[in-house]
Amino acid sequence: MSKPFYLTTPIYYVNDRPHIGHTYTTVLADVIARFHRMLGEEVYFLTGTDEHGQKVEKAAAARGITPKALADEVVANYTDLWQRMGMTHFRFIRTTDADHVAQVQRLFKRLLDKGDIYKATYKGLYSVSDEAYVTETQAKELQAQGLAHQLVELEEETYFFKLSAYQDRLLKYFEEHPDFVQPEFRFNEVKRFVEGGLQDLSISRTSISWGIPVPGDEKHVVYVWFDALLNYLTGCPGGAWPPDLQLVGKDILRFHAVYWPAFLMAAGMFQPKTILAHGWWLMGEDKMSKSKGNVVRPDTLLRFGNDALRFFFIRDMQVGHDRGFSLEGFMDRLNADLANGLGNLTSRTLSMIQRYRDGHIPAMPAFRDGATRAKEDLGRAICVQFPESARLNNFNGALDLLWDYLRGLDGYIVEKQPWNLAKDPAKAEELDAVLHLLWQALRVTAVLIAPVMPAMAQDLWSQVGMGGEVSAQRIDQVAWDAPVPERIGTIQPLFQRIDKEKEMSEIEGANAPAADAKPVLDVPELRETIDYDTFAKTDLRVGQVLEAERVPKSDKLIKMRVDLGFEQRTIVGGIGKAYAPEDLVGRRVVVVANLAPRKLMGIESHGMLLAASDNLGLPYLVAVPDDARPGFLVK
Ligand code: ME8
Repeated sequence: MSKPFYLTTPIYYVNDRPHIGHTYTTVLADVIARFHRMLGEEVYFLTGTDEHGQKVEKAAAARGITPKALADEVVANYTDLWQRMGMTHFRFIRTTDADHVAQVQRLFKRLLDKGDIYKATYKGLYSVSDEAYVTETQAKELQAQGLAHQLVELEEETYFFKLSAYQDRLLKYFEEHPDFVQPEFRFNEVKRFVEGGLQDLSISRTSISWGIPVPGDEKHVVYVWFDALLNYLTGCPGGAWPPDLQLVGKDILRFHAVYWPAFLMAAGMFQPKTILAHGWWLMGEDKMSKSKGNVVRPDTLLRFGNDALRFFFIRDMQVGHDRGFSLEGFMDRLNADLANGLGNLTSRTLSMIQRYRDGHIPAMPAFRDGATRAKEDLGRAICVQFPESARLNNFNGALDLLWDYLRGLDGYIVEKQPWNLAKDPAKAEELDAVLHLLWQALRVTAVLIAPVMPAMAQDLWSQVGMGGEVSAQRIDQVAWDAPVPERIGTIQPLFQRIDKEKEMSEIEGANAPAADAKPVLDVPELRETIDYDTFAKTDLRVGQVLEAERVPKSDKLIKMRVDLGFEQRTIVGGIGKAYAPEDLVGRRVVVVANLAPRKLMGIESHGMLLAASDNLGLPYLVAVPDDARPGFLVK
């Protein structure tokens, strides 16, 4: 027997509830899983949650609960959503599961014994928000973005994984396995990254306690990514290794295409066959994320039905590319393709069979005209091309083909005018041909769309009069000329047209601020205590912004001319995502006035504005009353 098809999604962090980005990845995986089941394969589809690390530890502390309690709370949001959406994963893995903890410790120990993991001292910069060591080049990039405040100097003992030793082997592996990463342009990015040189990877922390303890050296916990990636091993049932397909967002491709295969090489294990990196759902130009406050939750869209959401995701996103999301576009797509397109074609076809043939499906007469034959040939071709595209994970292309065909059938109906054929008894055979063709097209469509819209496909399957489960059909063997059952089933609308304006106003009403807000404070730990003299060295002044403009090529930096009473200064601030230049002019601000000047994107900035923020949100400028004059000392 052939190996089961083993498919994974990333495991999601438990510092947020699921949004449509997470939902998209999981839907895509579920569509692929259902497709492979319809190819007659046994499928294991794994998803779950990534629960350790500093972010969770801090978010839990802010709420006054244990990290595990926080994780349990968030996990319930995921498991409940996946259940409501009918996801067909065989296991929901949590990195706090006992078998996973044991797996991570076992592999850590094995690689330590083998010499692939060693202990040493790290000295350098660390980014708290990324939970990662930062190289000098990366530090410069952060500085240029005005984000240097997130960096701390660190000197700590840590365990390193000998990633550098795997550079050549990885490149050779990439060379020999052109399908290892898809799409190809992303694979090229990965190759360039590895060619640029790999440094050993720190895989333990002493500054965090919420994690899996390093076996035999328990003041260290295992770094979240070493822990998280191994979930795919823990969750793999016997006989299913290696993964056939691993879905990831493009943001985490490097971890999956470089670190993960290196860990597996060290462990002497087979590599996943393909890692497929999909793009992002964007809001405007930005990635959807909690910190930007532009998150769309799946429940907002699920009011239109689970299948409708699945269809939209798969139809609208070309795997690998980014795609802008809008609620309007979402509704337009469903109205055009499901209410008007497939829905309309179904009700037209079935009601004609009902009216003209009393619900009996006519057989195809021996004679048919050229137009009908052309549509038959095209239908037969789609039965082959659809599964071929889907095998390459190009479901968007497959649906494109099918919907083009369905649209063509609308034109065919207009051309054949069955309502006129029905009036003329001499044209009975011609009408049979039209009705039979349309019926076959609907039957085939039910099978082909079943992985994407399981419930709607079953509904269509029953409406056309077929018995049993549509998902039990072999999707790669949908014969066009299958035998015809006697009668059609009960006709009912497949998809209700959406009243866009009504829905928009209801959704906007329900989404009024606060509805989505369950603020989690994400702030750095309190810094060390200082005495008054140390504080007094900082010269804080009231300033007033005279001019402000964006720094070209940066969405964060704003260059300002600031009046400090005794002099005017140029100050560059990383507040461009929170403030527009025109809102700044005239505003009173607090300036760190005795900070040594430094260059940001080539502009010398002399001073810094005080702003309040946590690690997630946008900064708020610290305000002083209007009667505090430029030059006043803040103390
Ligand atoms: O990265 N568009 O978890 P995470 C499309 N725990 N997909 C999106 C998206 C968007 N706007 N935003 C998120 C982690 N995603 C780690 C993974 S794996 C061993 C550890 C999807 O909760 C996308 O698949 O941040 C991305 O890879 C994943 O959510 C990140 O989820």
